[in-house]
Amino acid sequence: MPTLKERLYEKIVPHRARTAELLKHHRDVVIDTVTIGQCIGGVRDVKCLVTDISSLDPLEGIRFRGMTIGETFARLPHVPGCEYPYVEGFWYYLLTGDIPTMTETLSVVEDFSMRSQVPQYVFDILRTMPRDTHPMTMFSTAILAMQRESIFARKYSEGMKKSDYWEPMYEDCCNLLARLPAIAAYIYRMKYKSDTFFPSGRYLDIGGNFAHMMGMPRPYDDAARMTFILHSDHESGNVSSHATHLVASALSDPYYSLSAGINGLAGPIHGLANQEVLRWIQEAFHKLGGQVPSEEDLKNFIWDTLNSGQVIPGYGHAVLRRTDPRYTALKDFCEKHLPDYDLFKVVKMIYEVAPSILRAHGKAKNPWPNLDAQSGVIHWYFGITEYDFYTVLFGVGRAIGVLATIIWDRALGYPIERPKSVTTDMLEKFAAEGGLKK
Ligand code: CMX
Repeated sequence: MPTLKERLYEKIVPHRARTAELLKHHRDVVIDTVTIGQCIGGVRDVKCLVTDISSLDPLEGIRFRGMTIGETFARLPHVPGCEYPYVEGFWYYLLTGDIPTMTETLSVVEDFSMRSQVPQYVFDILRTMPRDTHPMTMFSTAILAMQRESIFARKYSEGMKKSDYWEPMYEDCCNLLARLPAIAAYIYRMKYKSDTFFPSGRYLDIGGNFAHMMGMPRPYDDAARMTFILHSDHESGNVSSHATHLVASALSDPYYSLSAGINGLAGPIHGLANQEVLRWIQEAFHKLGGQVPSEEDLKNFIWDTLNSGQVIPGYGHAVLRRTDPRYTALKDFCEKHLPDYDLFKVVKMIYEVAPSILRAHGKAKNPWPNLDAQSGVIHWYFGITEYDFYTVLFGVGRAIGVLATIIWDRALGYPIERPKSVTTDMLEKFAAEGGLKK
């Protein structure tokens, strides 16, 4: 049986030929135009990134290498007795586009288990940080601290050929990914559980081991598998994916690149929105003296938030124009495992009232929820009420997609990213002259 790395290389060779053909014979084919609005407005809808790891349709939502969320959950090998697939099998699938057999999946489980030991100096560094440091700062610092171990950086300094870049990237990315769950669990237990730890369980898959290290009962292992897979990727234009890809394009190694992506994920209108949702709901509870808000209370609270110039966290999206299917997948988990839980009922009530209020407010192009509206309630239900930790969970998942992307970036020899900027004077001149004709 070929290893995952060998199977990946079999895919890389013909894919390189496709990319070379596009650049050689179709370089000047126009696929889009850029407007002044796009130039100032965050480059919305400009097609200038390539990834085969995932694609995002505004109405349908995410597909991972062509499969919907439902197909991904159904078709990848499952941990025996569990509802969700192995994260390791998902990694295999994202890298190759092939659905792995159980044997291939288990070979990745074993490989990751051998790579998963977090060096003690990482824990030592985390312990020197003030305990009120945000967990995302700790997570990013831990990733960056391991940069000294980068095989890519070492091989580059030894004079590696460009066509070989993908290989040490693969090694670094696997090492990094295998260690992230233990780092996340360590941060959680150090910061919030009085420095009590559960050592990594041998022979467990990522989801099972993460639940074990967090000290969470079943079915939190399945919640973890689902969470990591759902958060893995959302095509390449979102801040965390784009930042990771951008930094890696300078041939910075995966430690530098992922740390940058995690820093982007920590923004309150990107990944940090999952903690914001819980903070905001708790604020609503607090305002009502601890009572579960009624529909009328919620409507007033939403309007108060909007009228004070803040966003409704967990709602809206730069690309999506319907309810995020990741929200729906998380909701399905809640319907099955915590249907009568008060907080889940509140989240559902927000879904009933927020879209029409956002429409009446008239600003957000998409009044529907994204995954951040629904993810926190699951962790809260399992007792992880320290909501400033939630974005770390997003980060462990996001690493899967962005690390797969940067391995392929190097395999296909994508160059350093360098868009062109213009001055406001230039834009005003373009505007006065009616713009450039393409
Ligand atoms: N509540 C209130 N106003 C909102 C809004 C919301 N949920 N979503 C968008 N708007 C506002 C924007 O702030 C913007 O206002 P200004 O014109 O004053 O700047 C206006 O509506 C138009 O924005 P848009 O084109 O619809 O959305 P953007 O592409 O600019 O932003 C996003 C997308 C996600 C940043 C935005 O919808 C938002 O801030 N949502 C709340 C935070 C959130 O849930 N983020 C998580 C997204 C998923 C993720 O990345 O994890």
